[in-house]
Amino acid sequence: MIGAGLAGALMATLLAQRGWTVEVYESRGDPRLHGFAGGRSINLALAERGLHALRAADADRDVLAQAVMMRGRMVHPRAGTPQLQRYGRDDREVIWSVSRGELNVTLINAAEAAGATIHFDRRLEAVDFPAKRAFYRGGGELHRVGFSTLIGCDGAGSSLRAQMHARTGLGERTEWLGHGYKELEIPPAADGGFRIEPNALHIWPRGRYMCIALPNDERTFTVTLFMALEDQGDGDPSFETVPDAAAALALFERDFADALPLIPELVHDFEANPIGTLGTLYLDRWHLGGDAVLIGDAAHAMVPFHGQGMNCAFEDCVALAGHLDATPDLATAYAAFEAQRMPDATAIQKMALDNYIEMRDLVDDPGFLLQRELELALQARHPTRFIPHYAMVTFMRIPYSLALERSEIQRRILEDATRGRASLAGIDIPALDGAIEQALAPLDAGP
Ligand code: FAD
Ligand code: 8RB
Repeated sequence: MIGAGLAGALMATLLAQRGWTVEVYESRGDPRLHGFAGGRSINLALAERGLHALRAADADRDVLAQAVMMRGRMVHPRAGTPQLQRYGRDDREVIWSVSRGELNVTLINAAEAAGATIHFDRRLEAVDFPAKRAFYRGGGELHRVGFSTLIGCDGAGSSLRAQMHARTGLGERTEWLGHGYKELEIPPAADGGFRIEPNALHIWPRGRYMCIALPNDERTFTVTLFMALEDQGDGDPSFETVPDAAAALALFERDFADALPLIPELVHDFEANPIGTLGTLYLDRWHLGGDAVLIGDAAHAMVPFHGQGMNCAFEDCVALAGHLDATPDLATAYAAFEAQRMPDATAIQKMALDNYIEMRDLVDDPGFLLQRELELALQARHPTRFIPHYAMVTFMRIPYSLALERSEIQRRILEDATRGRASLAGIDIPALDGAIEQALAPLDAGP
């Protein structure tokens, strides 16, 4: 296996548990010895799909012990008080903020406990597929190691993908979003507690740009500013028009006034942290016969706005393990994995792009809020048929492609029923029964 990041460490655990001989090559050092790369505390939102995969590796308890519950989105308007919009019906329908570094260490420990061997400081450089030999750089040397098959978990910039591509084209295509991001930090309050509501994912929606903040268990928040990379000529800020800390301070004074006093090191953070770029990676093929297969970001990197990149990568691990259980022939297993998961990856990639619009622009829009209200009323009336879009993606494990298909039908029903209305009061809800029963077959509602 190439990469002991999130998918690599989980995949290694699942395969070692099944009795495979697993050797993992990771370009970075052992995070248990050196601390996490970069040193910054980066957190991720863990949802049901990822949690279910962690259960399969028996790692869920350790991970949740260090997680912070997020009940909903806390929307910060330009003026006025922030409002919490719950993600689910109650505290069983929540997401969890987890530290990437801690999560990775937990999974590396699980992989080793299951019998996998992880070789740190070993970067894949080249693969000789006909001879089944891989070359890893580390400790100033090039190491040549034979393999029976390679599983690529080496992230969005995958070296294995490049090696596979050189052998047979994979049909690789990246669509850049044109927006980038910058990470900032809210430290703990003077008394050591959280400075703002801990059990929420905070959003400052501003139309075509936004900030978000996720809680860390050490009582800080990681804030991410998302905006266009280049000036669009529309008067909105961009990383081109906000090139330095002084401009960032002015932007926060104008647009994120309630966040500014929470980020005392804004000048330092803005100058020290790089601008990240965002894009969606599409491939026509994920495997090379039985010689190599790609999973996670290496196969289908996506924009972050649904918080599903890791969740999807973890779901890949369980799916691939299942296909390897079903047949001893690797080429057959890899082909079945690709056939199952590619439509789902494409679906969540699309939904992630759509959720940027929702987060940055719609969460404080009255028409959108009315649709959310109607969604909940219809869920109460048709609990197995009408399940809100966010719930299908986040709290269920139905295929992403099915969630997308049903969301599109539901969105049409919601738009038609709320058009020209200001409240639920005038909407004839029973009149929607026929359309719902006809277009949406019952689903098993439990996660
Ligand atoms: P990675 O976790 O990136 O792991 C790749 C590993 O391969 C790394 O350890 C790397 O060092 C190693 N590697 C790379 N090249 C080589 C090589 N040549 N040889 C050997 N090893 C190599 N997803 C969510 O679901 N929810 C979130 O809230 C969320 N938040 C995110 C926040 C940030 C700031 C970022 C950047 C991403 C976020 N994601 C989130 C996405 C998530 O991090 C990824 O989808 C997920 O990590 C993919 O796992 P992976 O194992 O495929 O790749
Ligand atoms: N990658 C998230 C959501 C959906 C929230 C909602 C959104 C930061 C980089 Cl932007 C984002 C979500 O609809 O109310 N759940 O989880 C995580 C998100 O961003 C993460 C922290 C992120 N991912 C490069 C930066």
